[in-house]
Amino acid sequence: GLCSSLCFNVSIICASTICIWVSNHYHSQPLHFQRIAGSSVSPGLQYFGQSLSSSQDLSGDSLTDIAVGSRGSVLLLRSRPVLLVKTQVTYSPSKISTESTDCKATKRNEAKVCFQVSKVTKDNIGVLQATINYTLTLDATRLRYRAHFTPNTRQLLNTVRVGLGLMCLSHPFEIPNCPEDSLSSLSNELQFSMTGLPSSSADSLSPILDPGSGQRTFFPLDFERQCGADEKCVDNLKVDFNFSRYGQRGLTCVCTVSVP
Ligand SMILES: [Ca+2]
Repeated sequence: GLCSSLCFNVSIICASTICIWVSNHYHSQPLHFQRIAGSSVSPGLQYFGQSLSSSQDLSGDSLTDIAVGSRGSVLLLRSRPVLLVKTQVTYSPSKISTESTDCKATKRNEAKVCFQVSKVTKDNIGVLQATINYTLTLDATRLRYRAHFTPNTRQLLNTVRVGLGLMCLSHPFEIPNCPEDSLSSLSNELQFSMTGLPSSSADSLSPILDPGSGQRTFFPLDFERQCGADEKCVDNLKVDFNFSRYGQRGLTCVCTVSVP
């Protein structure tokens, strides 16, 4: 039905399927649309959706539930709590030193990967937990990468269990000296997915990830630049050419250029 801010609607679209959508107004385009088939809830259900009761919390967790009637039974479909996950990767040291000239050596750095988990829904569930699978890829935009976790490995896969709040993990890696490019930063990429764990305080209801969580983010790591005491780099590049000889041999032009 109509409501002041967001509308939460349920309807029967065809036999044994219900549709749920959220919109700003009853007649506007849905912001979210979900179709639930009776067969996906429980196999063998007949006349799933023959009656509906919505916009109420029946389980006592402050999240709206829908009671759906079918032949011989009533099912309670519960809304799940939603978690927003924000990621951050910081480095120690924060920049790659360009001082060393030993091209056979490597520099050590450490990536601190952080997940800030917060609750979007206004439920009263005490403990919410989830598993996060993540992949950290060093210098992800390049074919020939300039950093690695172990020789020939620039990708790290890990799993962590999170609750509400901040969770950080550190991963050391190596940067070989004398890279082919020490001007453009390393674009390190963090990708993750989240699986909610059943909550014992909410009758095994599990949280889901807010689609607004950035599941793929780049966190650049810059090279240090030696720009003097004021740390301001000013371009001052001059090149002199001297064309000492010019001639033609057959169809080919030959010239001698010296750069002093
Ligand atoms: Ca509920």
